[in-house]
Amino acid sequence: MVVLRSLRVASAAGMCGALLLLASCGGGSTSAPSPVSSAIPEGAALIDQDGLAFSPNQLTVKAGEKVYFQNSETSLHTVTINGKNESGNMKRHDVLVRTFSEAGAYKITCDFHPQMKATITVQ
Ligand SMILES: [Cu+2]
Repeated sequence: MVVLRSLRVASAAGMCGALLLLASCGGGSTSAPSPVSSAIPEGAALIDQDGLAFSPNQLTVKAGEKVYFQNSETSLHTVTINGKNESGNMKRHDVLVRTFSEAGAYKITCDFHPQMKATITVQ
């Protein structure tokens, strides 16, 4: 009995190790669009939600470019694009990634804070 139990613990730990390994080597090839992700590449187009404002509140990107939105404070925010809430409630450190494939001007607002406004221009 005792031996069996310790074996089970050992194999559970082994599974955890394998999962960790998988998670850490997972970068790169698969890029299924996930609405909330925490990895923001260096130099990426980023709009920060902080101080009850979008920062910057004007951003120009090329069509097809990814834009990251990050909530950096404890207030809940949304990323509402042209009137449609695309993010749900974003907590601190939540990140939304959106790819803007069509040229145009996009109005970014927050459902909770009417004063939060930004414009993304896609060229
Ligand atoms: Cu807000």
